[in-house]
Amino acid sequence: MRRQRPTESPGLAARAARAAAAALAGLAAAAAAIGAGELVAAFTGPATSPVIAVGSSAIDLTPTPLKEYAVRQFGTNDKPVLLAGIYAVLVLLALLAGLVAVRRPRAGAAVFLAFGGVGAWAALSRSTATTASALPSLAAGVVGAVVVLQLAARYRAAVTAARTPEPEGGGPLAVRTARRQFLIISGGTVAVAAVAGFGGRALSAARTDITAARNAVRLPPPALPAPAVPASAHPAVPGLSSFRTPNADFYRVDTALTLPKIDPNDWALRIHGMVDHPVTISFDELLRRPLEELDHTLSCVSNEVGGPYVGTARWLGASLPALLREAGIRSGADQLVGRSKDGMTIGTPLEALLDGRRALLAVAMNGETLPVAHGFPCRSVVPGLYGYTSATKWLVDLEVTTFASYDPYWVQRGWGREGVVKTASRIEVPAGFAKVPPGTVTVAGTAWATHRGIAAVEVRVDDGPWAEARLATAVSPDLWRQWSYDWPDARTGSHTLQVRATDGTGAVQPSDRVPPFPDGATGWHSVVVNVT
Ligand SMILES: Nc1nc2c(c(=O)[nH]1)N[C@H]1C(S)=C(S)[C@@H](COP(=O)(O)O)O[C@H]1N2
Ligand SMILES: [Mo]
Repeated sequence: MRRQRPTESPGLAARAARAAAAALAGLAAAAAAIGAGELVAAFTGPATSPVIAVGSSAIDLTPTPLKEYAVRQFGTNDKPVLLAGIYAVLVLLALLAGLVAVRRPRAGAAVFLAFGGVGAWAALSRSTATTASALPSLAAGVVGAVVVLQLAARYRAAVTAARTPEPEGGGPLAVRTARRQFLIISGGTVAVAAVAGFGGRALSAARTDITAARNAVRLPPPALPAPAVPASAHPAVPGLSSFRTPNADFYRVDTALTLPKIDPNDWALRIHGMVDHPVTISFDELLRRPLEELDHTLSCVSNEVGGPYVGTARWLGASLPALLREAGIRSGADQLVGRSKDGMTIGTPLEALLDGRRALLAVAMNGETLPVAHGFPCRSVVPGLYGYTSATKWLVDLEVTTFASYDPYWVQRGWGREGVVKTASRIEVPAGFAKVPPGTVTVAGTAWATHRGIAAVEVRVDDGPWAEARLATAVSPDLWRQWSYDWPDARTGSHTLQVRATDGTGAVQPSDRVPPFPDGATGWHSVVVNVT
């Protein structure tokens, strides 16, 4: 005979409490999983942490239009936004896993094992992966599964106690005890997970800390110093960007969710492929080469018209063309592929490297040892090309090859092979939608056509005739050129200012608006100002 249960079905409040408990079980298990992953990743490398590995794979797999959209919407915050998105999805899945687990514990555990599997797959699919890269995610999956099984069992004990009459071991006291146990274990799990997670991150940071090694780098004086930049290169207009961009303000564009931390004492650069004399050089050997200073404006192909992904720095480094000539390039080679510590590949046309222009294996930026975010200990810079075809950060390998036999990272994603910088100009003063008094208004900005140089800049108001702007002193074709223009007799009302530049070859910047993909944006920058 079936025994009558004391309550037919739990009330609404009781059901909500049960759902909350199930969700808590899922969240606690997820926290434990992530904590375990971070702890193990302290030993296998920050890039192998499950969340980072999944995030990096997401970056690599994101279709180009979506990536462009993300860069446009979130700019340099695209990475925090991506990580926040991954955590949000994890929380959601953890809640669901908890709800499943209290009914079907094995299914709940399977969800965590599957999480772990996805993380392990992501970590192993990195080009820099070793077998150990899978360990953090495997640990995360197993810990998550074990914890969710434990918590599901506690949860069920509490439910059973509520259904069992007091004489048979149930009743209010038994229920309270079982619930308390569930809450203590869940809370304890979250606490331990937090310690493991944050502790793992801290341990990882300590283990990969290269601050001291970077500070210990002694930069030799340049064998070939850059000429002084004359004051006349920068019009004294308040609000105009400085001629040289301070390192702290220099734009940063890369796919690295965790910055590669390379101890220069462990660093080596291998030069191989279609060369007569393959060589591997150490950081000391690099510093012993004659170092050259090069003032150069670096820009990103993803920069929109008028956008911020451009900056000028004084780079110090060894001549890249000289090194390539010593290695002896074999005939037929036409591409130099730079590989970074984090697995990025960047392909540069060899023609550009051998046509006489300066190009560096840079070790310093604006008088400071290369910042970690900008490629410490060594990156390439090649005037005239966007960063994605020339400026490999955290460079560890140079392979001389052909375009026919290898597509580097961005080319695999549809971007152009050459990456020649297109002529660009922008109005910086007045700022868009600024209010300015009537009369003469100073307009100023920056233009660049790296390696071709800027020969002219013109400004026009409300589709009127183009007027020549005053060009600041040209320092080098590899640098941007600043300009100013006195807009005479500005009248009250809203006006549109436009700018266009002419490069050193005499080509006028085209008006057609094309987006950055696949080989750089074109179009004239304009700003609307209110004369009041
Ligand atoms: N290792 C690595 N190097 C890289 C990239 C990257 O994603 N990874 N991005 C390139 C791109 S697209 C640009 S525009 C420049 C930006 O250099 P910066 O961050 O120092 O300004 O670095 C280039 N070098
Ligand atoms: Mo870029």
